[in-house]
Amino acid sequence: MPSGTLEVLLASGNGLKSGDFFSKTDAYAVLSCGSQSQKSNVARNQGSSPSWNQRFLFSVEEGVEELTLKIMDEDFMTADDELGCVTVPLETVFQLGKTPTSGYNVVKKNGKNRGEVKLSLTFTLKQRTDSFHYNAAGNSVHGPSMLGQGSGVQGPYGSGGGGGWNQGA
Ligand SMILES: [Ca+2]
Repeated sequence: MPSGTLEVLLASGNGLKSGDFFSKTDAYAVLSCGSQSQKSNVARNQGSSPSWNQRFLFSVEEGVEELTLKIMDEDFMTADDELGCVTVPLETVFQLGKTPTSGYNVVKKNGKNRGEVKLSLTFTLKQRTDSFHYNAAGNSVHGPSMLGQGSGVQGPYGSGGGGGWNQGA
């Protein structure tokens, strides 16, 4: 498996439903990739067809093969309900570099499908000299030239032999 940067554009959902009859569905997603998690905005009062249009960046480590989204309904008086889970295999985006916006099934805890979310993926392979990382702030989607100017973005191994441990002595 490659390592690099995965960009997720979470567009919208439809057909989502909570078991909650008395309040609107206020859906949000918790996206997880490897050891990283990020939370989307809450689509308050948007019911079963929320629209997020939000972008997330993950740095993909070796061995990561899928992105998962837990779709939640925010509730004020009680704990948030889980509407279901979405599993997105990353094999296609690793091969093609990008996938078009498509719908992925939301699977409830009882194993039944209940609605879908629409998202697209872009994957950028890590360059060998690349020592920066994107973080979750998401403002610098346009590449390394906007990052790290004058901030000494050097690899951890130093250059010119000055770095490293002093062994022996
Ligand atoms: Ca709610």
